[in-house]
Amino acid sequence: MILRCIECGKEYDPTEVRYRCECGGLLEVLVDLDKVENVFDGKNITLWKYESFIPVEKRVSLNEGGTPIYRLENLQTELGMKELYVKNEGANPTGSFKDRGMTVGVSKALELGMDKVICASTGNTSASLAAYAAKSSIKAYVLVPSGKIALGKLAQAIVYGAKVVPIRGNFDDALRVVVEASKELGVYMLNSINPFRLEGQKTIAFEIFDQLGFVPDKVILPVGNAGNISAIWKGFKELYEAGFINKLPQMIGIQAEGASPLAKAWKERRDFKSLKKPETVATAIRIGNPANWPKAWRAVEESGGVLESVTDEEILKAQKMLASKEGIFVEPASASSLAGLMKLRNETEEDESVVLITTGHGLKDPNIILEGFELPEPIEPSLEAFKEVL
Ligand code: AN7
Repeated sequence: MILRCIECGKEYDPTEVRYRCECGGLLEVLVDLDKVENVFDGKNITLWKYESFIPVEKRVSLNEGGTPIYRLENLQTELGMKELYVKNEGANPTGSFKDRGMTVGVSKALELGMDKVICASTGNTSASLAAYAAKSSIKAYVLVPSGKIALGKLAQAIVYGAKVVPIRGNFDDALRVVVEASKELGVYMLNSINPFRLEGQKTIAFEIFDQLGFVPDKVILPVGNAGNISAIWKGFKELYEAGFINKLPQMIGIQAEGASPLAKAWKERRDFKSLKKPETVATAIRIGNPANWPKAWRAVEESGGVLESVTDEEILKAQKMLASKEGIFVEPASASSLAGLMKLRNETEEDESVVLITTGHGLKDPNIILEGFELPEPIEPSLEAFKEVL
């Protein structure tokens, strides 16, 4: 195993604490694919089933992964499709896919002998880091945009015992401070520019293949800091290079319109420019300067995919559809994958197989539902009164 810069190719020793190359490029972990095991038999699925692909020795686990994949029987008919699935990452221990990154990332922190960890977060990363730090008896610091983090996520970070620091600014501002703090204060940084995070998250690809028994034509997911789309693509490529699969899916990344610097650059075929004031109801992906954009861009390009954006209205509509037609309650950011599919429906063949990734649980952000719903006046506790309101 080695760390390598995706820009200049310079290699680094993975026992050194390092997040970027000297040239500024992002780093990736190269795992030895001669040593990986073909365990893809559809059985006993958990993240650590794929341990031969995961480059850490220590293991801090809350039993992450093994999330359900559902066939969307109702929605696929409604959308005129043959094979539509959701992989519901809200079923992870803290309710989001971030747990896959943190089981590996915090394990790496312990291997490096670090006793303090830090992240900037729109919410889910902070909840997850706080839980894995608690399990490891180490200190977690989380910086979050003041007033712009969903209630459930804030409650999680607090109860798991992290030091929660709200900042006047957005996620991008918080990440800047965290990068500086990790250098100056010797605290291990676990945002997704840390390549070990992505080594955990790539297991979403392994599970999709393991659960379905085939590689879908398209994988659609929300994009914020652009780590997850990069990670999942890396997972599929490793399966391919190991000779376990013989096709690759198209990777389709969806951003919220008010926070869509990548989708804009993609559509206009121009260079990526960061956005100063991102805004969207999907607070998880309210990010204007996706730090992993070079990896994500390559994932989409290499896979023949696309980056698209959807409006807040489309996101909330999709959230409601998933819940009311399929019984799957996801947070707004996660619903952008279904919103994106509906927007791109004309570019999808009827017989294509599509997997939507829903990244976080709906209960993390109950306010967004209740704000749009007026509870009726209470009735008298009698059958007559009940019959009147039916
Ligand atoms: C539910 O928690 O960035 O493109 O700080 O919580 O890998 O960043 C959250 C991101 C999608 C985007 N869906 O993933 C954070 C944070 C949900 C999320 C994303 C996030 P990336």
